[in-house]
Amino acid sequence: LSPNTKIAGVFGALMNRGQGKEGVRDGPNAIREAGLLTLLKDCGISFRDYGDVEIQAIASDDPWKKVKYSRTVAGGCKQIADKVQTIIRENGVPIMLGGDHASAIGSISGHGLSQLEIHGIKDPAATAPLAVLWIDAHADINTPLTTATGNLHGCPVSFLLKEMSPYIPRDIPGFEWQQPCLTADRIAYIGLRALDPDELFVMDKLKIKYFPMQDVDKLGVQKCVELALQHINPNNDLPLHLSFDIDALDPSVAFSTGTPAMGGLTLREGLQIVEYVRSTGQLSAMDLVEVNPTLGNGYQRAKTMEAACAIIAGALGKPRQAIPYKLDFDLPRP
Ligand code: 6HN
Ligand code: MN
Ligand code: MN
Ligand code: MN
Repeated sequence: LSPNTKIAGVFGALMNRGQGKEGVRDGPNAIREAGLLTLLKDCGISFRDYGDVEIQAIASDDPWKKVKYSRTVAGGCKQIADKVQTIIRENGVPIMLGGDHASAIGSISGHGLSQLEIHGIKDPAATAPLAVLWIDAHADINTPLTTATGNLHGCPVSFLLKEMSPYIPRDIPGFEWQQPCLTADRIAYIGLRALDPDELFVMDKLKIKYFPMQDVDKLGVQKCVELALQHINPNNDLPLHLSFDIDALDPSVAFSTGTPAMGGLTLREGLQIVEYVRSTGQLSAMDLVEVNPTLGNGYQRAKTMEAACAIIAGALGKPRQAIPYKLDFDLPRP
């Protein structure tokens, strides 16, 4: 993100069929109501609000084996991918407000297709020049056959990785449009603490770089993010997709989310991650997902929204000490 030439393109992804708690579709508007756009404006961050991607509910969407709502989720992801491509064509940095994390199949596929377009690569099955940093309590790398819950928000990464494609059934309804765009060395995780056993197996087998919470404790978050980015983007020349699941943060700051997990990142650690990402100058798209304003009490909701706004603003250049002052600012004189 070079702040002089690009603007943040904020949009809501009203995706809620990747898991069972419907209220996550209200996340984007709750984040806006909490003052995200005013905050960006006060910080001098240029943005445009691209509105919401309404997910078209498919009337008969019976499970495919365990997997729930594959047609609705896949169709929604296609709409999201189109939106991301539109924003990037208009020289924007898409900022997707979620919505459940299944939406990242759409945002990252769209980002990948945009990169192919920018580089004039005609083969839609090519690996996109792109690196992904995934901040989450969970690894979201279940496959339609390993998922225990049948919830697609636990599966997006397996759809996105080339190496996982032999394990993704091609007849899962709705996903005909979708192709993996990443290799396993182009994704890294920070914040993990709630993986399913099959997920850990896959990650080790594919040698995916991940920094679970014990690494954050041992190394400090700054080292984790440096090592993660060094691995996925060694020359710092690839555009970066930051996929931030609010449940990476500890429930004491972000309770209003569908699958909270104890022992998470502090808000300060979350901010340190996004500020470092910002400092690389490579942030090219971001997701802030799994905010569910129908969960928790008023205080917990307010804190979660405040945390979501702070994480987004931090990734876009808001310094922590204050909103930036204008150069022509002068103190009022008596
Ligand atoms: N998220 N591993 C669990 C599942 O259902 O597959 C939890 C997934 C959570 C997904 O938070 O984005
Ligand atoms: Mn999660
Ligand atoms: Mn490597
Ligand atoms: Mn997630």
